[in-house]
Amino acid sequence: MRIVVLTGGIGGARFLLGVRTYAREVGAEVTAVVNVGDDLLLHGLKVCPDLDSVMYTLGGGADPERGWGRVGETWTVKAELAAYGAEPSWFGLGDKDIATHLVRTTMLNAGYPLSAVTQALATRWEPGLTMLPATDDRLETHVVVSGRSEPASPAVANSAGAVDGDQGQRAIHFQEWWVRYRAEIPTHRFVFVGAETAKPAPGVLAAIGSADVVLIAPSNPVVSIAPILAVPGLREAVTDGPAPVVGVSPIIGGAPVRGMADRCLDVLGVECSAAGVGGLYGGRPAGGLLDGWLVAPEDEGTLVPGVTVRTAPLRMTDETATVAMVRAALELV
Ligand code: GDP
Ligand code: FO1
Ligand code: CA
Repeated sequence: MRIVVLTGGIGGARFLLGVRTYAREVGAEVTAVVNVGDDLLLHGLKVCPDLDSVMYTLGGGADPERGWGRVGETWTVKAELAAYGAEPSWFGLGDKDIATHLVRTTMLNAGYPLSAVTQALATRWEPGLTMLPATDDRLETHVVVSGRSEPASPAVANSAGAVDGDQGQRAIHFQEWWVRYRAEIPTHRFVFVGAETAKPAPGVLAAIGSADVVLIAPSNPVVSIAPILAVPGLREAVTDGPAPVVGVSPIIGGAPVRGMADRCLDVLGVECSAAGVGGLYGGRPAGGLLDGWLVAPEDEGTLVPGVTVRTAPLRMTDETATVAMVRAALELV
């Protein structure tokens, strides 16, 4: 049995712990197609937050509280950078984490594609499943906001056409929106820079095409799952593929379990609910993604046209709870 999981970072990684355990029990193979929209270059280093959250979490090296970066981390370099006034200071890189970015950046500069780099890093961490970036090409989530007149990032201005004529609309990198501003500034839309020309990473279409089931992790639907599906050909591979597709709601009782998916859904004008996200993904009969949608008992009665909806406890309090979620999702199809 082959399972493909579309996933972001922190929430998806915890879900993957359960998928991996389930797969070991039944002898299934797992491929995680991971979001790269969060990725950014800073201090000359390529940082891939979702790939690293998945790798560290499955490799046993993640800080369990933060969900990102390394457990037992130190911040000496971060302090030194701050002493130099080296910006951005709002995004902290831990000393151990920096080693990952140094190895990744060295390999990328030597011409290795991100998928090969990910595979190389994973030989150390042994995640116990195949990790594929959604694309090896540049695909970055930028956010068009109103506010102070810092220049729009040129990449977005070009790709999104002239950013709206309104005074003061500008594009910032997702991480600046998420970490520096905590999504608390007036926000107009998300732009997946590079999406028009990005190609699925090697192995992604083959994995989806030969999957027995595709799971959409309880990740942030707007800034973790959508950037994956924005890679040309990837959404179609899922909707037109042979495998049934089951999603797991990241929203319970009208609120995200953690993080700011509610702010993201607001930007899209989508209701922050299991029904809202299910409707955003859409039912396969209507050209959407889903055959099945797993929601929490609090959301009993959720209806998504054309989709089989089931309830199951959805809090990943520990791996056992998560394995039960995975089973419930797979029983849906
Ligand atoms: P990120 O890329 O680091 O933001 O992580 P993801 O996008 O993969 O996952 C973030 C989402 O995980 C958030 O929207 C949370 O609501 C969701 N999440 C976190 N913990 C749980 C949980 O225990 N159960 C469910 N159903 N969703 C969760
Ligand atoms: N999140 C923060 O809130 N503050 C940080 O300083 C920060 C640094 C950081 C460094 C490496 C990394 O892989 C992730 C990091 N994150 C930080 C989390 C990151 O913004 C999120 O994991 C995701 O990108 C959100 O989906
Ligand atoms: Ca993410």
